[in-house]
Amino acid sequence: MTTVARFEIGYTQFIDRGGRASGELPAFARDPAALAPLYRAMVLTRGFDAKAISLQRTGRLGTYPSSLGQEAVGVGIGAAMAPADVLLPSYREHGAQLWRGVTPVELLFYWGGDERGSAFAGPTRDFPVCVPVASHAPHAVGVALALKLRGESRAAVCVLGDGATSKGDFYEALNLAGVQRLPVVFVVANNQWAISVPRSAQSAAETLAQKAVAAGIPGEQVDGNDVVAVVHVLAGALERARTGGGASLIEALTYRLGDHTTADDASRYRDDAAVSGHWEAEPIARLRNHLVGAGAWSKEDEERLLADCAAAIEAAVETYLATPPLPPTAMFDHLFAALPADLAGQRAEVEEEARGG
Ligand SMILES: Cc1ncc(C[n+]2csc(CCOP(=O)(O)OP(=O)(O)O)c2C)c(N)n1
Ligand SMILES: [Mg+2]
Repeated sequence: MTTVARFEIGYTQFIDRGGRASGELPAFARDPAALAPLYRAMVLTRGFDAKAISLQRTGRLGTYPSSLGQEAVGVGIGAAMAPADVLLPSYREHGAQLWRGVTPVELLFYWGGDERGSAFAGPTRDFPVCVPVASHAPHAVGVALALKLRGESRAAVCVLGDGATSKGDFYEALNLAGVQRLPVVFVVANNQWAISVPRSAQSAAETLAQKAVAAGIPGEQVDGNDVVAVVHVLAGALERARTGGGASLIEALTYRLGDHTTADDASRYRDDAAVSGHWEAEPIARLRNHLVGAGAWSKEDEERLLADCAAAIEAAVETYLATPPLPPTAMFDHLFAALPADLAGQRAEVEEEARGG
């Protein structure tokens, strides 16, 4: 037998878990002051998550998926994308959405069950949150095909979880993106868990990045808790996509420090002790240590940032809570141009019930 093909999967990290540069930093990261916006965005995301959970716990928000521990993936994606690119998030990319101009109020509307949460005033071409696992992967391919047919220098970014990579729609999307050389980047936020299913029980593949190989596209791993690495690797893949180089797959290695959602209790299936080790690698303290070590971040900077974030989040919560809800019929009003007959019947029933009929 002769070998007819050989593959390698690379891994990129620039800042180690202690906050030290583990090699030469990419150009954009050499001035530590330039990293402060990434730090601010991650802190805002974490603060938003904490507030959303407390709103849910007090009955003022629906089920909510925190991105605790994964902030560098979301923020890194947001920072690497150009405004004209198109984001197709799953449900844990609040950091990317906030960076791209989705407002905290819109996020609260969405997770509070209000349709206005998907009508972004900012990035109007971005897709709404996708709760069905991997169903947005074929949509991303459709977006990328449209961008290619129009000859536009833009790319789509589809974010999925490790669990999503086991689904058929993920493989189908990857395959078509590969053979048609489409401008799309798939980012797998590998947080090691799909609710209670650990990565070890998810796939026998050594890496999830290598799933790219069968689709004929580049696949690589990045330290998903190192925001500098996420921005750098994603920026490269996006540039390739926008200039005709086709699709790619990036596996961002991170860890879900919180419950799957507010409907979950992770202590029922994983050891708290195992989780605590992962706190040492989390992205926010890592970048703070890096900035402090470079003399680019002070205690006063930190205090001001925390106060600013708390004020922004509080203002959003006030607006959200003060906004009267839409009538229950709103849930029928944004899916179809013309409502199919069976749903029209249901809508009429809901309308009658709301009138007290
Ligand atoms: C098609 C589909 N099947 C099942 C579910 C229920 N579900 C919600 S999240 C989830 C696990 C997803 O894990 P992963 O892709 O790793 O993403 P993570 O939640 O870890 O970010 C499942 C099975 C769903 N939302 N959609
Ligand atoms: Mg997961």
